[in-house]
Parts: sequence; C-alpha cells; structure tokens
Amino acid sequence: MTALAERTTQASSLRIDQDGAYLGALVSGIDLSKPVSEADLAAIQQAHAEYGLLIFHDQKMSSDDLIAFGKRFGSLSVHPFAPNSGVKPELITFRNDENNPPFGTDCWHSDETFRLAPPMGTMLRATDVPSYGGDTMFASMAAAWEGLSDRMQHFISGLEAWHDFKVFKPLFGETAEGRRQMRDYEEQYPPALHPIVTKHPVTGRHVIFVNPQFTMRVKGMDEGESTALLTQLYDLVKVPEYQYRVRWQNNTLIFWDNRSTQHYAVHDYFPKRRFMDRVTISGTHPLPAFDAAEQKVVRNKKARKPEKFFNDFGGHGVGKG
Ligand SMILES: O=C(O)CCC(=O)C(=O)O
Ligand SMILES: [Fe+2]
Repeated sequence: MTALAERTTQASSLRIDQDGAYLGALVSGIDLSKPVSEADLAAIQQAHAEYGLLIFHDQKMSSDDLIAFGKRFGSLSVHPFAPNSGVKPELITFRNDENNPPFGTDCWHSDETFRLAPPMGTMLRATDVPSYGGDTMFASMAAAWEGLSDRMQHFISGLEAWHDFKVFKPLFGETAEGRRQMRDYEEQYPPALHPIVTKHPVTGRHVIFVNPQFTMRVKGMDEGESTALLTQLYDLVKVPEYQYRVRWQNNTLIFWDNRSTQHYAVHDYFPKRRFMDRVTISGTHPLPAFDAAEQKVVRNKKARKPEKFFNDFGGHGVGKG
C-alpha cells in the first residue's frame, strides 16, 4: 500500500498504486457509486496532483454518481462546444459510432485552455467501448519540463502564449448565421494569454503549458520564431518516457490533472461504437513559474529597423499611394 493510501482512515480499503514512471496510478478498493469519505477524498485529491492521472476500473455507477463525484472536487463547468445530454449540461456525452465519427480529440491537448481559467481536471468514464482500440494517450508536461536542458528552460522562462478555440471554429459553418454565432463566441471567449511555463498549484512543479489544439502564438515573437518554438514544445508529448496509455474497459473511470498533462484520444476504432461520459472540474488561472519576460527581451532584433520605419510602416502606411 502506498503512503498516500496509508493516510486514509483505518476503515478505508483505498489503494493507490503508481503505474507509470512519470504519470498514472491505479486506484482500487473504492466504490464510486457510494459516498466517498473525506479521508479517501483527500487521498485521491493528493494522488491526482502527484500522479497526474488516476485510473479506477470496474466502477458501475450512474451519470448522476459521476456528476456527484466530480462535484466533490469543485464546481463543474459546461463545455461551450462539446455534445451534452441537454438535461444535464455539465455532463458531456460522447456517443461515437458509424453514424457519428469522433471529432477534434485526436490531437494532443489539455482541455479548454482557451479559457482564462482552464479546468483543473477532467473525469471520463467508459460506458460502452470496443474490445480493442480507442485508447487514450497521456503525457506528463512536468516530466517534459524537467527533461529540457538548462539552456532551453532558461530560454522559455517568462514567455507567454495566446490560446483560443481555433479547433472548434469549423463547427460554425460558412454561413452568415454561422459567422455571426462564431463572433458571439469570440466575444465570450477572447484569446487567453497563459504562461508557457506554469507552476502547479499543489505540487509546485513546473509544467510546460502549451498544446497544439489551442495555442496560437508566443507573445512577443514573430510568426516564424513562434512556430519553431511551439513545434519543438508540442513535440515533447511524443517522448515515450513521458507517456501513459489508458486501455479502456466498460466502467473504467479516469481522472486527469488538466494542469500538468496533455492527452490524445486514439481514433483507430471507427466505425465501432465508443460511448463515454465526462464531467469537467473548473480551475483557476494558471500560475506563472517565472515573472513574465519584458517585451524588450523578446523583441525581434533580426534587422534593426530605423525608427522611421515604425512611423510609416516601411511605405505601407494607410493612405499612401
Ligand atoms: O475520448 C477520449 O478518450 C478523450 C476525449 C477528450 O479529449 C476529452 O474528453 O477531453
Ligand atoms: Fe480532451
């Protein structure tokens, strides 16, 4: 039994066993359809931050039980673009089969980083999954930070990047009404500026907080620099040592720490059926691990332009013939 589980009450049969080198732990000895004790809850909360991903197998429970368990960790948020059950908007219902191929999740990401305060964690439970295929991959972005050279760590310290909901924009369609709706969402969810290196609020570990699904651009860099740097940081999820792969069974529930991990839903099962329920726990603004770099530190210096350039835009000024 791990030290974490020992911290729970004598009566508890909770077990938490680390299952991956840098993230992932199996949680057993608990029935999530029943109320969870405060002591077990505290142990789960700590393990969630420490291992980044918790896997609970054989959890026969209703969607109301899932909602109730999620609410023990904070308020549940409603996803503006994911399918929900209507009656319970905080419950996302993925119902993928031959008539409804999955959309937008076969891309590495942390959930909803287009929000100023992205979720602290997400719970996903399999209700009907294929006997093989449809795994979910995870990567520890704390391990990714720790694996960088001192030089690279130094280079990205204090940088910030813009995130937005770009991946969902095709959902609006190329009609006047679609464009109008998209503008409404753009008002509601303006681009969010997050530190590239965050500090985990529980563990204090540093985390690389950019992802290809939502991150747009590094603040203060030109497009070429930004793309090169982001591509390099995105590629860190591909390092096998930082990964963990969830193999689903019906009634498996997982709970990931959205502040320190990225995930990717492997789309190799279509046209088979894969049904999942999800709840998302609200989070807070990501904490910077370092003070934001001053703009002049990251200013483009590849060719010093004469001061005049900044006034007349190199001949491209408005109203010039
Ligand atoms: O379907 C999955 O395995 C994960 C989907 C996903 O990205 C999510 O629920 O946040
Ligand atoms: Fe996701």
